[in-house]
Amino acid sequence: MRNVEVIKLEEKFDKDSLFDGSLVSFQVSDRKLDCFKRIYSIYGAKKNTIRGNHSHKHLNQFLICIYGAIKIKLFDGYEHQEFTLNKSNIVLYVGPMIWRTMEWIEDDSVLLVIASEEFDESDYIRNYDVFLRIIHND
Ligand code: T46
Repeated sequence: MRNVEVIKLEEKFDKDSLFDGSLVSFQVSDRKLDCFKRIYSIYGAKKNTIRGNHSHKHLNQFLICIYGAIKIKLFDGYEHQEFTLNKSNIVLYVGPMIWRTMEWIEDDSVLLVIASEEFDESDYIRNYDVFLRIIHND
């Protein structure tokens, strides 16, 4: 699907370390992150919560579920795709003109988002019919 990509970050282990766990990093040089202007998180939502139901005209975003599990449903006007984010090393890139819906699979899952622009309500398309009309040039 256009404007959508799954990025798997390399997990860093230190086998000589006394600590358990993994570390992942997503660096500015990896994906032109230097043009990103905003980071936000969505937390405190219960299982079955649905959010999103909109598209953006120009915004580029990277989505990371840093706790729990969240299903992301995407539609580019032609094709549907679904991803379940449940690990901190998976980054989902979602570009402009993709209708997105997020469904909380587990209580209190946390979605971290890195966004290319500051918040701008006029960049949202919140009406599904308007989204379809723009995509199909009606
Ligand atoms: C997206 C998915 C993945 C702000 O004031 N500042 C902000 O930076 C954001 C993101 C939101 N808001 C306000 C706007 C709304 O009144 O917070 C309220 C909820 O925002 P929104 O409807 O965008 O929330 P979600 O969870 O439906 O969508 C969010 C992102 O905003 C959106 O861009 O793609 O997560």
